Amino acid sequence: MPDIQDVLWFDTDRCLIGGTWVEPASGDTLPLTNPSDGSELVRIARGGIDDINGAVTAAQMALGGLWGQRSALERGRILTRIGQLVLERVEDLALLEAMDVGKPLGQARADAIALARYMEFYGGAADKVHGETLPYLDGYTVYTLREPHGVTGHIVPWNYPMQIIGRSVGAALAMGNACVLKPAEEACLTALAFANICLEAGLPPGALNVVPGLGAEAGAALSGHAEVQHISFTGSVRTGALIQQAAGRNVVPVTLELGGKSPQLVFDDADLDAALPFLVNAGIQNAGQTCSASSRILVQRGVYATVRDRMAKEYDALSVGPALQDRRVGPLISDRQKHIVEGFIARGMDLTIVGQGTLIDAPETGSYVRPTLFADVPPDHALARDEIFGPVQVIIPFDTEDDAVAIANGTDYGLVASIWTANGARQMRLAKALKSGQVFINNYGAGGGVELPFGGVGKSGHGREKGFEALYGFSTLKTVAAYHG
Ligand code: TXE
Repeated sequence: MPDIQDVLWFDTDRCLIGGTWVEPASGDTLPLTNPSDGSELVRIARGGIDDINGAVTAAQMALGGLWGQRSALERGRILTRIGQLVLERVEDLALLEAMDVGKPLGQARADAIALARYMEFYGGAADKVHGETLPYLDGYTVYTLREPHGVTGHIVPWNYPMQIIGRSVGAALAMGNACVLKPAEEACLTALAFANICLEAGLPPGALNVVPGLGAEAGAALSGHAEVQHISFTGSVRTGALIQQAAGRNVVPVTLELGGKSPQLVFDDADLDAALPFLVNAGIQNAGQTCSASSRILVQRGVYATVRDRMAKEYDALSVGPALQDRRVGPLISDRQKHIVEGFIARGMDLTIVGQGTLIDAPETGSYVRPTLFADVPPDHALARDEIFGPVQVIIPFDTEDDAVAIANGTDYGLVASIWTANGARQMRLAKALKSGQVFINNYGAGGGVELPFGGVGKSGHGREKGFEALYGFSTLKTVAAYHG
């Protein structure tokens, strides 16, 4: 097994401010824990308000200097180069993510490849976003300009650091913003690695600044900073609300991506062989710590017993172990998260458990939870309503299409929903009826393509990341009306 020191090619206890890696003003560091065995991996900087202030100033200088002078084409070329360097480092990035997040190596590798793909996509898109000319009164020429917000803040969680940095920092840089990135205190190695790669690729100093640290310190300082013009946040509803409040005091727009309780609806006429792998995988990928995890499986009575039994069999075959052993499921991010998830499983003790995975070579000091499948769960039970953020799924029976829609729409969230049915008219009806930012028909997630806009409704948040839509979110529209008689 590789040691973290064999993989690291940079210092981990620094902040990147204005192109230079510096110690945090406090001089303090925080431990990063390996969730697979509970050991301390390395120490990271405990950035705070002074470091955030320095990072915002550096970003402003970049906008007034080298970065601000880059054309859209030049920005795109730099992003493309970053993507190429990420691809060259896929294995190192995957190892860092696996050790830091506890994510099975194969899943971490897919995230590193996705990061490269985001850079490639936004590199190519940078010079393809433009304004319009508008027909107006005689004597006027009216047109719109797409301009960067200025300094953008990016507060990132620990579950998919590379993908979330790719989609938000990539889109923000493409539009010419200068970024201040606050990675999660639980997992920030790939954020630091990515920033190193950006410098190597020729990103001008200050265009991307990174301040690791605690949410209540560095995160709060960033979201409340008066000179930040846009905040992008992925994380919990509670923290999202705090960030929106803090940004609101400065009238700063926010994009919030806050997780969900995403259902899959399986009808009697569904192709079960096609559906089965998605039903389970969407619940246990990254140990269920996925904003778009499908934690509710709604099944029509005619196929209920079959789906339940087949899912249960898959659960019983799930292996759980250290990230570098690349089993189906790894540990959770932390003991704290493990206790939250175990608390939910305990609340389901009045319910029926029909399948559970098995721990293999899983050290007692790691943050492991056995994937657990509950059946016959009432739609108003806490396990069917609350985001669990662990490898736990509930199966809920339904009779009619209307019942299915009512149950699916019966939570505060609305991120992803999927429909498994051969009936084309029903597919179209439900695509409209479901309260969700994304609806998938006879698939789940559509392979996660970077081209597809992504975001939620209700408590799942607002604003859209990914695809071209993100480029509109990371820019502002100026209307120019010239009177020339
Ligand atoms: O999230 P937080 P946590 C959900 C999931 C999980 C729960 C708690 O249900 O069980 O949230 O996880 C920064 N001002 N999701 O506590 O607090 C923090 O440092 C500014 C869903 O880890 O939202 C980190 O960088 N920033 C999810 C980031 O916010 C603050 C992903 C996320 O942390 C802050 C993760 C503050 N006051 C958790 N407090 C998803 N949607 O994918 C914290 N932060």
